[in-house]
Amino acid sequence: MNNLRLTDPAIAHLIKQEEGRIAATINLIASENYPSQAVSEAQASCLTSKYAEGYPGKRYYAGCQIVDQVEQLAIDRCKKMFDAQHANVQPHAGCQANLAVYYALLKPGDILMGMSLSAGGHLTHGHHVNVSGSYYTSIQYGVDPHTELLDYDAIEHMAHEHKPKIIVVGASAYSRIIDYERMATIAHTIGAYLVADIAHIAGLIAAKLHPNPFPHADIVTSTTHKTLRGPRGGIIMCKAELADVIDRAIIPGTQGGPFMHTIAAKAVAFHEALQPEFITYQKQVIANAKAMAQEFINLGYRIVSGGTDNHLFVLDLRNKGISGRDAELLLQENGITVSRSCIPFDPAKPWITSGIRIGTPAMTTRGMTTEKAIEIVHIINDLMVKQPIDKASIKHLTI
Ligand code: DSN
Repeated sequence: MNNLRLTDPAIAHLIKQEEGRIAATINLIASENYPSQAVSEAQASCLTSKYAEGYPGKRYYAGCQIVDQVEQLAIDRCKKMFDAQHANVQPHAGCQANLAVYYALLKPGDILMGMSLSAGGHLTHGHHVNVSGSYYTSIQYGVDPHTELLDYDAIEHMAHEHKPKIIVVGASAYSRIIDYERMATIAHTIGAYLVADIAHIAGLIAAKLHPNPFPHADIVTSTTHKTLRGPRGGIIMCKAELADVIDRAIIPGTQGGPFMHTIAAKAVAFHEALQPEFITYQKQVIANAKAMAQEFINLGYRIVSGGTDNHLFVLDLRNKGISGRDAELLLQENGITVSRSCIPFDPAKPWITSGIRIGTPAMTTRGMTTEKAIEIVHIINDLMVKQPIDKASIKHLTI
């Protein structure tokens, strides 16, 4: 940071402050994580300067002989992690990955069916304010009002009624295992493609602790920075017969030059995800989430769908007399970072919400086990029931 301090002390100071904020707080945002130093070094490398439009061996620029090898390593490792026939490691983020898939397979006005944001899905799965819901005709499914689980019979009924060209499955706030085989049967029976967006659970799948959408899904998209613990970025994997159309949808379809420094960092993260320690880490992520959810239940909280199978869960705060937004602010003021979250069929507005989403990838990366996870639940509960907490209890958990 010496050069940065001399050139731009304002930004250097803000980065230092952010380092301090990270060190002094407990991060329970389900979509955040901390990559290794090795990943960060690759990300900060000289590869940022290289233009390499195209793919390994077929570039529109000279001087790509080294970055070709970098990208090929990332592709090979990505395919190995997810048993994929083809991988494109160039998407700048998850939104770009999903957009490219739609661009590859749909024409404007075609029908896209995905899980609604309010039920736990994602903006890019057909929300009306997003390209996915405005350029395409969007049909949205949710969860069963009683079980709060995906209702595959209802999804099948909707698919048969509307005949979408793509069905997207995947979520940002759904804590249960997804039946990809059933979803693929639903999609393929009506001639639709099944796209699985595994952004949140990619690390759990790579560690083989959650079912792999392949060989059922036609296309799988993901980010690389959540449970997968890589740099900010996206990936698309697909069956071999879709490889060309997907590659063309990234470049020249929706992106220009790939971020070669980020692709190198992805390759490093994929290497790490293929090591045995990664499985140990992901087991702890799940154990921490389950322990926290159970402790909240013991303390009288309602968890959406009654528990969790993955790295996150959503707390319904209606019986605690506090909105999701106020809980988010209260916790932030006390050194705990969470994100407000809609609960299924939420009576509150999306800006306010009735719940908070709690995730364990980041705290687990920082070495916390179930004992600490349960301590955190008690700190959160004390705050919710408006008991003053001893800030030292948070400090001892963060240092
Ligand atoms: N923003 C991410 C999340 O928090 O789940 C999804 O893109």
